[in-house]
Amino acid sequence: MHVSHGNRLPRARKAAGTALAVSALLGAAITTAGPAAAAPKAAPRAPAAPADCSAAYKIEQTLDGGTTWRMCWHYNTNSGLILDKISYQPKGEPKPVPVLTSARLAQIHVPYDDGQNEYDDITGTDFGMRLQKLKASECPGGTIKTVKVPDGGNVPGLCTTTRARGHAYRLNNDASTGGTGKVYTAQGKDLLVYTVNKASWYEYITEWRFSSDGTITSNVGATGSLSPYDFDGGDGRGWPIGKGDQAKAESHSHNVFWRLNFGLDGSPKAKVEQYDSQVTPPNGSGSPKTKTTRTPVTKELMGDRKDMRWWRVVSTAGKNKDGHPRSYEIVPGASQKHSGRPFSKHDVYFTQYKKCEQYASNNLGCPDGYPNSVDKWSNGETLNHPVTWVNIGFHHIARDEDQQPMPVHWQGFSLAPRDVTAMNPLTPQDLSGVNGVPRT
Ligand SMILES: [Cu+2]
Repeated sequence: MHVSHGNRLPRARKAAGTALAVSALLGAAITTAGPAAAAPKAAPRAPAAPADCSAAYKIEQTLDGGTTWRMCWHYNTNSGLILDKISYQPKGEPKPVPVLTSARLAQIHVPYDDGQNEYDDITGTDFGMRLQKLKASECPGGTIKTVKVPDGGNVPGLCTTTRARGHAYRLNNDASTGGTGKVYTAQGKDLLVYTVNKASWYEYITEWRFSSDGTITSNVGATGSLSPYDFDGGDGRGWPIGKGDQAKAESHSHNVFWRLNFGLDGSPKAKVEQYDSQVTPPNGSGSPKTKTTRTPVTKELMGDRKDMRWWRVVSTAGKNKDGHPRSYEIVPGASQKHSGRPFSKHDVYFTQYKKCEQYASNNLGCPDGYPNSVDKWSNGETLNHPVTWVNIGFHHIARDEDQQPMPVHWQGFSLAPRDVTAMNPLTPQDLSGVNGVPRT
């Protein structure tokens, strides 16, 4: 469906050509990941998590160091891929640690710089319906699962595989560290889960990575083609990408929103905290000092990034073996925030869970008259079951290289474990006693 802002209907977005190979995604071939693909029996239409998780909807992967990630997935005609019941079990944890109840895209807002077109690529195009069929070469070493797209047939479009991420750690335990001269080093691996959806001429790669060290990362990669109807950018609003000064591709933004419903230690109840550090210049010949303060976020919040500011979602139901409450820190990637709409003005939102609040703008599913964007839901209610919304923007000023196909541009964030385990979950046996003040 097409949804407009205000009275103006955006120009209808039309289908582009065939799927493009996403060769930029391909890394070195690595070991097989995930269970064998099986034809799913049915896919739920509703955004709610499926009650159960049969083999066809399960993703499980053990990585380096013995870390196992487990999750369920389902598919939604708006958001596309939705991951549910995500848990993390590093070596040494007796059972999986529940992390997220659900995680997914919540909008891709695309306003063009001249103010004539403004799209919501999740709820305003057929993004979910246009899941792309993946070629085997796009999922090296992995498994392509078949997705039953409601009203769209069976599409082999969900890749689960693993990918190397380089060093997990390195320590030369030499004399200076009181050690043996042994070098401890390990190469890390990620479980990678992704789909490609088409929204008009663009193709969006929705990628989730689950690392052996407990980090979760999601990125959206925009590729495909520039909109052929937006080559009329005026001065200061476009960039010539054909010969001479013709064909000024109009600049625009991609504001990508994610919705994260944490379920740390199996409980929807969680606390949110904001941290800010203040640097004081030196007095005379001294050195600068820095002081960090913690602000409990007890009411709904629209948060703005700032140097030395960060947020975490803290478990109320579980602690690690050091007695510290488990938490995940939100680590936004590079972002060019677009202040054009109240819902795009902030980098993170924490709202009290409401089932019908599913999309950051042009929300679907709430009763008539219910406010329809995340900024309106962040209105000061007490927060004890927080839903986290992350907004990462990219101002796309086209360049000659964008033809053709357009190189993938990534935008996203990470969730870093903070005190989920008492030590580095990948600590080698030799160093397992080094927790707290080291022996000297
Ligand atoms: Cu773009």
